[in-house]
Amino acid sequence: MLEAAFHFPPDFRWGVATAAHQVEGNNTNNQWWAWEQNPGNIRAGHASGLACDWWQHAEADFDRAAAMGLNTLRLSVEWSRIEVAPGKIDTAALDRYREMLRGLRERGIEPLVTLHHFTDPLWLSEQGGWLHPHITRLFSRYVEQVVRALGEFTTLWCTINEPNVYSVMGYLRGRFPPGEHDQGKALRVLRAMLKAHAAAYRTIHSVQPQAQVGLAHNMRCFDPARPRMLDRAVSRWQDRAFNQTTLDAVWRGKWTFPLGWGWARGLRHTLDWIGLNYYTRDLLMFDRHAARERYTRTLHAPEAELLEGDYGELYPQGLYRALRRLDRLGIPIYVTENGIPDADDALRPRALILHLHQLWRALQWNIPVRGYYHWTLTDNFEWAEGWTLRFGLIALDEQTQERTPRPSANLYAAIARGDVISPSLVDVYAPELRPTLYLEPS
Ligand code: IFM
Repeated sequence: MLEAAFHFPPDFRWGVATAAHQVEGNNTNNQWWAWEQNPGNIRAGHASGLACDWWQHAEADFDRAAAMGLNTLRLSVEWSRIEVAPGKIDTAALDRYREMLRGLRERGIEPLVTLHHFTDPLWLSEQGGWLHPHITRLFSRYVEQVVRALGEFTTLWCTINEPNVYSVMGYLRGRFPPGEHDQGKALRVLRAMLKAHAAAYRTIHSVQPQAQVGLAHNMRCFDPARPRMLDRAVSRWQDRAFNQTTLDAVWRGKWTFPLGWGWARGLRHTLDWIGLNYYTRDLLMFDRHAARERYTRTLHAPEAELLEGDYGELYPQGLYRALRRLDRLGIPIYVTENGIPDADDALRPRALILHLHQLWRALQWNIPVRGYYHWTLTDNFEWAEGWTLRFGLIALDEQTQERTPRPSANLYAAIARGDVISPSLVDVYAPELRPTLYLEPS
């Protein structure tokens, strides 16, 4: 029988991605903790609580990542722990992060450090958060402290995670704090985050000239539900607003619709690499009755496999499409997040193989994808969805902190160790994919 295998480059970075508030536990000094105190804000009245207890015991999960053969791990540092009041730095918190990064290095794992992942110190959100008139300066001041303290252990920095999601969910959809429904504010917040990203880019390079600085951008596929002009128009609008305008600002140095018009001074080429967070796609339909939803209705393809908790379609081709699009930037790309919610691990092994196969396709076109960070290592606090969505390769009982690896953990470990998706792995973990992935010529 013919045997083919999908190989990845030997220096490919295999990792998992996490974020401080979702894993550390007891992050009581940020706006999310305050938001969680109102049970109506989070599904099932959940709260982050002890999360995965990383503030005390991250190293036990680092051991698990190392045992899986991973060579990189994306984590974020928590602004509210580090700068406990305006200008007041908690050096003990920075020491704990130093200890964590040293721990990763000792295990042969390169840290990718995100400086902002959805959470703001309470003192900042009480002063308007990202609408604060001096937010760029405040963010850079904090970033400088972090890079000075942690630069010994990494050169790989992500300034801000998903500015588009932060602004849409917090200021347009009202699902994240501060729970607003104001398009004007959402656009102002996004602009502020992109400006702050550019300033942080410069700050990091001034402290650490050899730094590699990027931004994690959430890209979603938006396709017209029907081949009709108005469905195409709403899909294009959504794509522009959610996917493109961020890239135009931080790469082309232009504010484009709906963020504004004209030069984005100082934002051009403020990326050494771009991070792609990819999860799913939407089919969009024009609906003249849906004025509040910008005349758009979201559907799923009738044949699509749907993810748990209404998270969207399983649509691995979207990863390839997004990578092709990012290739135009001509800089290295990391897939900084990708995964699915799947408590029973019924779909994850197949989804993992299919997404990595799409990444492999991109590599065949010489698209410079340097690494892949699976979201995520252990189940963690999924923001407005609380603990109802389980993204972990490892299941977590958040009451007892007991961890149980899911089959996908072994699959991912085998792929990472061998830099290959082999037919035997497919046979074990997702035999139904054999005919589609390994079509034998007759
Ligand atoms: O858990 C989140 C993460 O914080 C940001 N990107 C999407 C993930 C899954 O929803």
